[in-house]
Amino acid sequence: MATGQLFSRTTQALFYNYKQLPIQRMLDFDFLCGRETPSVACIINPGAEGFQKLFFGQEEIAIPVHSTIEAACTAHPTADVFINFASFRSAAASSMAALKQPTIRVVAIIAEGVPMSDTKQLIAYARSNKKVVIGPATVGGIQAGAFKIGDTAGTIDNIVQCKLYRPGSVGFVSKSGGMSNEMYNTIARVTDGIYEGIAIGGDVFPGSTLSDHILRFNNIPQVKMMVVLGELGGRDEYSLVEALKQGKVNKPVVAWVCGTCARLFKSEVQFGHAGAKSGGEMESAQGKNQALRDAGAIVPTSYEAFEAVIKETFDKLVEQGKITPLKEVMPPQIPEDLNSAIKSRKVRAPTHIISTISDDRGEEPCYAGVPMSSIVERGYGVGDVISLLWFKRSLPRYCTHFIEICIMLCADHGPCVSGAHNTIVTARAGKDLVSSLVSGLLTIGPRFGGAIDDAARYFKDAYDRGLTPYEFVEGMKKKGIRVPGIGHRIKRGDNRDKRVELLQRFARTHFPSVKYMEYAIQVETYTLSKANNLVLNVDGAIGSLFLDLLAGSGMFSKQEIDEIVEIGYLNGLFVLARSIGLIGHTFDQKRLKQPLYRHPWEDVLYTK
Ligand code: Q5B
Repeated sequence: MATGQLFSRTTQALFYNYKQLPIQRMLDFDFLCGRETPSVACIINPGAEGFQKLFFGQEEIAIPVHSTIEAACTAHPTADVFINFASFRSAAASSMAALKQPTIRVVAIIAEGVPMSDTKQLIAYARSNKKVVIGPATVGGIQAGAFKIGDTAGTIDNIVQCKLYRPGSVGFVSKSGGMSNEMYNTIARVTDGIYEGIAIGGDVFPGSTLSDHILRFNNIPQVKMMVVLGELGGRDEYSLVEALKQGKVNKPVVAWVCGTCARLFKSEVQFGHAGAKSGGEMESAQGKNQALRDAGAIVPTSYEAFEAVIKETFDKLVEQGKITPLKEVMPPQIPEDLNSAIKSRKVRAPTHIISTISDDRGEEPCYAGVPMSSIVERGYGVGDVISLLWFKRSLPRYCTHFIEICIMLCADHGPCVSGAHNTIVTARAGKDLVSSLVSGLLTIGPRFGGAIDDAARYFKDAYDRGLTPYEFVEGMKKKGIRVPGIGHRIKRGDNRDKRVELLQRFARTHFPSVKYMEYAIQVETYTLSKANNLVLNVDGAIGSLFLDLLAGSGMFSKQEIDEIVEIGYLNGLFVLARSIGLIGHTFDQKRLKQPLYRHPWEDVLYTK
């Protein structure tokens, strides 16, 4: 790299603290300039490791993420710029750690409010180790067509408008980052554009000064003229005055110090930057402008005249043959991000998921349009939540109460049923809660707990077609299908299932009609006449009663009832309910510290 050059088209940076937007803007700038390698070598995100996906043009690339500065420097020894997006609290410590790395040459500190004593230490260390600090309180800097720090120069549209995708002949340095954006525009209008632009930051003690950069630009052959934008407060501009007086700068310097309006105020005024406060005459904008003028800088009479003197200076250099006007090139188009294109209504994109039951985008989540706060305020229970999320409507209280009773009655049926057994064996094998739970849930099916939907389907079909219980049961037998909802391993005609009785009693009291339930009871009377174990079981009771709920509540159309029965909502009640018990069995086994289960040999019939 030539003397004075801070950056080149191959410069790579370590980016401290993950900030998606400025990193993406750097990569977009790279693509615009036709760089072959991304200017961000890696991201340092304390405590995190891995990769972060970002765009390089149209392609997605994976940028490595390191958890420490040391690890990042070891992994990327040629990346010599450290862009520090840490907060003002940690910026100084991380910047010092970066400066101490032998591979790091330039540190840019974005944070505002870094304590002055810390900055002074950074400056002293950097100077004695021949390193460069840009900032604190800066947007950074840019070498046109080569390398850009973070958010410098703003959006891609602005960068294109300011022709920063290719080098010009002007070296620019300012205190203010915001004003540097303005000046990139001005300079692009009246010259062939920026070669390099640096915002040193508005602190009282900047890491590098206006004159540091002007002296650097003076050594860069491609820079033919310099533009300086200072501001009132501090004495930084006087080091430039000194350099000019000592003849250290032999290229034209056009300068303006902002803040001449401060004199219009009766008392001292603090402008936006920490250092932008005029103490005495020397620190006033007028005083500094005069000193720069006296030292040989080209200083206009007002900010409004700044553009004209920059143009005049540039035109003179062209006339003298010191600048050959560039042949303009068209930068490539950066593909627009889908999100921003959608936001600005330029494109429409198909969604990948459709959802109608809940929405978490607003101030509070909603279940079927009902906000959480209403659910709580109205004293809703689990039955109401199931109504909203499964049936997409608020059902009458007797319906939601019925749902809750189903859940309570089916929550558990002892350790010996298929589901609980599997859960217990799994928990005893040392597996976690979710594994133990799902191993139990996986037993739910046509024989165990999962006969509710089929019971509803077959009872509905038989009742709606006007089949007698005899015709229905014998018809099923002919087809070789067991009647779902009928039969139990331990319940008998003389030892009925209490749960069935409780559900039926509730329905008789609260449901407007129990025609399907009555039909199921008639079926049971017939099956019991065949065998004592063929009772109406809990699945059959819920299946038939839910048909009554759907038909009698007046909340569902005939078509909706058919769809609910066809899709099969009702096994969900058993799955949900039994999860409560299975979770309980898992905790029970863990609490009891039960060892690995092994089935006893004696309980197996070994045969050939
Ligand atoms: N037979 C439940 O059978 C069981 C018949 C039938 C016509 C029938 C059986 C069945 C339909 C599915 C169903 C839900 C497998 C049950 C539940 C939750 C639980 C569980 C818990 C809890 C029981 C003996 C004779 C044979 C069969 C005939 C049996 N069922 N005929 N329709 N439905 N039901 N499941 O006792 O002539 O001798 O060959 O599949 O509704 O899961 O507590 O345990 O809360 O956890 O093993 O309550 O009924 O009877 O198979 O020895 O059959 O009866 O054809 O006749 P079993 P099997 P045959 S509630």
